[in-house]
Amino acid sequence: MVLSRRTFSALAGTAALGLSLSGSGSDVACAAGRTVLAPTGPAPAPPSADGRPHTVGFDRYSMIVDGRRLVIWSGEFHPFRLPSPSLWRDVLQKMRAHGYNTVSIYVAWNYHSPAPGQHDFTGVRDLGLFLRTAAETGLYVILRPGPYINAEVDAGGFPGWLTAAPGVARTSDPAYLRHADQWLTAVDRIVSRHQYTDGGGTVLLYQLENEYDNHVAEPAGRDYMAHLYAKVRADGIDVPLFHNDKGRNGHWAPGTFDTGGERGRYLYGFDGYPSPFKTPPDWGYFGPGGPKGGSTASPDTPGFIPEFGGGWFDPWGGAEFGGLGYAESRRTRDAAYERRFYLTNLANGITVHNVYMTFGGTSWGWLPAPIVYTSYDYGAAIDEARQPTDKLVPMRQIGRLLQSVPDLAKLDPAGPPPGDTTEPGPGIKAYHLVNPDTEARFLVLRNDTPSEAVAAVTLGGTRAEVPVPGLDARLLASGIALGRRKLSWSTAQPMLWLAAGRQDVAVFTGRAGESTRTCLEATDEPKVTVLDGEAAHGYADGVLSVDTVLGGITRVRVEGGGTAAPLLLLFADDESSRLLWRHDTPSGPVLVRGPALLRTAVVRGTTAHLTGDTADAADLEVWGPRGISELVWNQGALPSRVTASGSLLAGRRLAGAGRVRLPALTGWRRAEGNPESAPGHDDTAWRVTDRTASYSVTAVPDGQPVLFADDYGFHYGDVWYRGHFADADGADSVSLSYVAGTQGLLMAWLDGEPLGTHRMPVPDAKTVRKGTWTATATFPVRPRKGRAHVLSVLVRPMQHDEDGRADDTHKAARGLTAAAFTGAAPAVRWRIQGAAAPDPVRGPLNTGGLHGERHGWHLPGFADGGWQPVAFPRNERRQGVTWYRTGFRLAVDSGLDASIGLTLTDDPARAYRVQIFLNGWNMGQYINDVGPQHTFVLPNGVLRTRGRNTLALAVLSDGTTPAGPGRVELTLLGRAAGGVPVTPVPSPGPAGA
Ligand code: IPT
Repeated sequence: MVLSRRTFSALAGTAALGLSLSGSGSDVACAAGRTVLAPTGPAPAPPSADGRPHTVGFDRYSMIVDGRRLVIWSGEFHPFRLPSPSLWRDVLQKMRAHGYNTVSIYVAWNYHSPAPGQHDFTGVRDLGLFLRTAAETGLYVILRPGPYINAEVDAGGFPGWLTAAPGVARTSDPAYLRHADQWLTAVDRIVSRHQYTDGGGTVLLYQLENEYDNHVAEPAGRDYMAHLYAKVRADGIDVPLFHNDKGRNGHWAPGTFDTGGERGRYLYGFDGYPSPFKTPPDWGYFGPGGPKGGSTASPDTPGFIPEFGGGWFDPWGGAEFGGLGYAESRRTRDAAYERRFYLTNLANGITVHNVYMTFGGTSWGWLPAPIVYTSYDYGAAIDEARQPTDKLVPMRQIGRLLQSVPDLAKLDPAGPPPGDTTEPGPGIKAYHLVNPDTEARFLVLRNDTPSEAVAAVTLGGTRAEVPVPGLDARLLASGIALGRRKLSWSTAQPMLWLAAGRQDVAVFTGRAGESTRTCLEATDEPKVTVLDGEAAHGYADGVLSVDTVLGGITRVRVEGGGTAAPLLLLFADDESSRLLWRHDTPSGPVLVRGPALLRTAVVRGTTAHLTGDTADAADLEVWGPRGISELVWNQGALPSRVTASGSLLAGRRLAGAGRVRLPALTGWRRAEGNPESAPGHDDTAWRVTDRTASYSVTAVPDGQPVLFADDYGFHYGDVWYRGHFADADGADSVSLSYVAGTQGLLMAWLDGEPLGTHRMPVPDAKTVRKGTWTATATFPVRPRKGRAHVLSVLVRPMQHDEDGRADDTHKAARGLTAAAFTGAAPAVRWRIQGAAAPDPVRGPLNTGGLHGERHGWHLPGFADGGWQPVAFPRNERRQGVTWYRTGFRLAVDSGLDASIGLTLTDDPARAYRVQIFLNGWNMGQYINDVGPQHTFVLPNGVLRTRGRNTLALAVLSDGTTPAGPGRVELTLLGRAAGGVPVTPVPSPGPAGA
């Protein structure tokens, strides 16, 4: 056979350059390594709520669950960023299928708590349902309920009402702890029923606080952490607890604060978001790593990264990614980035690994912190529209490897073997690791240069050249079990093995076009059959070698050679490996080839029942437990036959996904929505701003009443003020000071006439996290003599700051702070109006204080028949709020999972913004002249894919330019035949409608 330029080559006779994977000296190709077998046997079953007691422990190497080592390969997913509980199952099934064994979640206090002491876990906030779904999916859960979470959410997860409460948050201040305890009581009441320790669920680890790095040395901090520890234990949480140190600082390592004398049930973890443009850092687990660096701060606990960057967030304006949005986050943290950084983590002894984010989702409603826009796609491996991306390929390859090769759970650095130098080649960094019990060895080869480099390594005594593409990495193994045989070594990366009936199946992967050599121990010469593709093989000195170039799937069967069970070797390039699905069933593992996704698999009698997705027409081929003779796919039986590979192949291809037709959005109706600006508007029911003191960190300006919205109970969305005054003769300007988030704005009217609009400046990447976002807008005025006047002011506050540094910045004021005139000094009596009582179904973050929101204009069933019919694009210049409504019907075939978005486009010079309501759910904010987001994901469940939907758009325009909307259309973001059953998310209309 013809091998490519990258042909594996023996370098006998040249100077030994490189690292050795097992064995010594000999130049014989495929010399045998030592014969200590790696731990074999079936991989542990995925966890479930089995009602049985389980032990959850750890040592310095890894977690130990029920006495077995477990590498945690976790992805972060926030249930509150996907307000459709049916779709939680979709994302979780995708995670499991792609090799994750754990999901890490934040629980956001603000999402659940509309008022002090009130905690709502119903509907889209049903934490118990999420935990049940995770357990049913077979995933462990890392639970992170704060009380503080950061997470780019409003006030870092603190409820709005806490911004106006006494007590220094994130400290041992009793006024704060009283509230924090109530929250934890409510969360723990649910979580304690879903712990893996008693089989109630699959919660395995529980985080206290979040990246808490101020007050580390102070009693206020230490007592706070000790309090949280004791509180959570008292609530019946008995899984190991941990904290995520903001960096490798050693903060909150075991023994640094009081854990009630308890030892051994608390772990140390640190977060890492290294730049993808720099060399991946070594975390110091295996070395000194700085004074207190990395896991060396905690020598008795495993290497643990509770958050490792899987993408990054983008601020309003899109400065982080040059205006290109999350596609650019995904491009700069692509599959090669994942191999390079995550394999480095494994090579550093990290065995508890969580990627933040794995599904980012949507910061819908008023959930986002001021720095981020609605989409929290993050450039994650599963995109906001629930579509799998290329980033899942390495995640699955590594996740399955960790599952199949338990040796990886206990690694020591092996150092350069005697006689070899440490440098495997220019540009290549090598990590050489050994499992001290099994002597399985691993090499992580990382290329830190942009072009391909070749590592010269000694494998089983043979020197080989192994290509590593630019800015990429690979893992080589030697001495691991492959079912009932033993791998001597391979230049391809092992992905998985399983016992499928009589035969073992092993999969190796790599980049397409790479030449590979794979060597297996065999006491005598085995019979080798190349079933598909091209491969060469040879046998010498007790070792079988198989050479192949990666492309499609090459199939090689090995029989005899001292082992009774045949072994099927599958060599798959990346593209082909994405169609190979392992699923562990109670009857044993199955391996499925063909569909775009395998969701579930069970074997009943002789039938394998499978569910999953296809995009295009696909094969269905199944290796599984002995005796399977029938295939059922998504409830439909398929004819099948046994293949030479020992699999069952469906007699016809699975159908691909059908077409999705999206209607044009027409039939719009319009109404103006700022009656509050009219002089005669009745505000007698509004709240008088009579407070004189505030718990805010913003000082109340001298001579002003407290005008801060939070002090009057208005925490989310827009607020209106009406200031009444007389005696303004001679006034020539009014200055209105306000505080808001980055995209905040203020609009003012005097006696019904627009004074103008002030907007906070668009920040750049550097200022976005630093600004205080206070501003004073000065408008010229000429009030008519002797009359009573009213100043109407609309403030869009754009959410509370996060409190990342634990200095109460979530209590920075929002809304108006002061008003001052020149030319006169009238006394102003202010009234304020904000959001009505929280929507009991959609939650407190759904609506603000616009007139339309207060009167249900955003809701389905609202009677808009009297509104003016209009067509888009609009071209209207006015300062104020304008609402548009329409309805549309969808008729997506059942059995088709269509992911649909709403896309708005217009001339970017036009100054207006749109709040988007779908069936009353606030799906986010579009700012036409800021961006960068144009497409808003409409999650199925909230979106009726078979039935009628209502769209309402609340447009704020400042009158300086004509305003849209321009084009508003439904867009298809993905489709698959399959999906999960979707229960409609309740979307009530106006009371009495
Ligand atoms: C770390 C937080 O723990 C997490 O909540 C989120 O904000 C994440 O970063 C960024 O998306 S904070 C750390 C990067 C300083």
